[in-house]
Amino acid sequence: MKRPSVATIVILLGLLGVAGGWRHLATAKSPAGAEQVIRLTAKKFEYTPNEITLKKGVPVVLEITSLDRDHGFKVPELGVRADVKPGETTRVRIVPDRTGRFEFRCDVFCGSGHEDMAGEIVVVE
Ligand SMILES: [Cu+2]
Repeated sequence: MKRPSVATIVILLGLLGVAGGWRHLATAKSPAGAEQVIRLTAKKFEYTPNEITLKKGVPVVLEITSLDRDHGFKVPELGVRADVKPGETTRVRIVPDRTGRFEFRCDVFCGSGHEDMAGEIVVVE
């Protein structure tokens, strides 16, 4: 097999860097590959915790699991949407690009309290 040229490798690394937000990683306190993980649980009709504070530009991975039935996790303003199922861990990577308060909510109908199943991501400088 032909060996990839140095130029190809540099271009590939560049693309990966853009896609993976390495620039953000470089400014974060934690070393590369050690992104902060925040665990969340979902159940009728609440998330625990229901408020998460993040730092602008610092990537985090949310690990969400359900304690009872299928739920959803949607943060419209951050472009995030995922299914949350019992017995599975849903991983959602977020690199908040601006400060503010962003509501997350369940978007899989789960019963009479579904409309109130929500929380907030607070992004600070
Ligand atoms: Cu629901």
